[in-house]
Amino acid sequence: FNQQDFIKKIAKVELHLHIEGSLEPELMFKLAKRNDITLPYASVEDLRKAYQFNNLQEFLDLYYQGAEVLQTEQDFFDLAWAYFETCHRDNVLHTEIFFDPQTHTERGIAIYTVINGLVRAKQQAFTQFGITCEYIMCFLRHLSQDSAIETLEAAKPYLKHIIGVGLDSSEQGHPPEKFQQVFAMAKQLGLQRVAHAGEEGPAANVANAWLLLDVSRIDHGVRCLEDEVLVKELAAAQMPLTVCPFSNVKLKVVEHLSEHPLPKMLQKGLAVTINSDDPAYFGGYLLDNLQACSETFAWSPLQIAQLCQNAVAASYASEQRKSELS
Ligand code: ES4
Ligand code: ZN
Repeated sequence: FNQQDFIKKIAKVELHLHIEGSLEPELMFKLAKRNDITLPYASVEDLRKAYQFNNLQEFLDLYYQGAEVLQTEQDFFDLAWAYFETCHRDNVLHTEIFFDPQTHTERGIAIYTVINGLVRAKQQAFTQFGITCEYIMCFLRHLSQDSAIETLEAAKPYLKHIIGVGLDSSEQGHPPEKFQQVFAMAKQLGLQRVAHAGEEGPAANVANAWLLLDVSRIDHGVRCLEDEVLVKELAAAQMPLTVCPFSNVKLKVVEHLSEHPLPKMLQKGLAVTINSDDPAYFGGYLLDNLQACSETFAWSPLQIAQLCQNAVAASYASEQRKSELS
């Protein structure tokens, strides 16, 4: 029995993936050239060498800089298409993708340029690969709530392409309560809600994202473990947590994969899913995360299958699609 092969072949679902974080250095250079932009790196190798981070902010600085090569609808198509090709290679059959409109609108790129490119790639991924996809529009928490509200207003003509809203970027100093109003508006519009919480910030952010933003998934959530009562409540409610092991290692949330609290989270009965977050920056895609965790934690095939099933259950796919994925 080949466990790595089993993990490759099992049907997988990804619930925590920033499309801007799937921009590989090779594509970044290609788009820079196409758009007449000079990157502050001599080569792909040079750029890769710069991918060493001591915390979330150091990563975000490079991630926003990298996103500047994305200018045209075709650029956004090419970005998403490259990710769908990886999904096809790795048998990721359904994916719920974050995008950060403000990263682009702040640079004068229209929101429809972003959305049109992403939606065209999604349609081609379905017709060519049978991969299904939903888009989740994230608000940047280092910007104001007013800016988030403006973004939601600008997205109104495209809501049929957006399943929900999320909250990402710098967690420190920008707690969930800052975005209560815009999340209430999103709920009124019938959108699903998720938020990054308990990545670098405290367990209170997990509790408040749940309580005040009324989210149906928590992105990361690893620091919920610091509040035992909260852990019991999250487990009882089977609130999905989209955990990103490679991300937590690269951003020094944990020192080494072997010290990751995943085994503890599973033991406590939390509804854990495994995800890649920003695979181009963190050293691997969903399959790589699953394979490394399975080695490190000696997971059985049954445990792997359970984690994949958790992601199916936590997804916003239709009941019909969920049964196909199960
Ligand atoms: C992110 Cl790892 C992470 N955390 C918060 N915001 C993000 N945006 C992209 N990756
Ligand atoms: Zn993330």
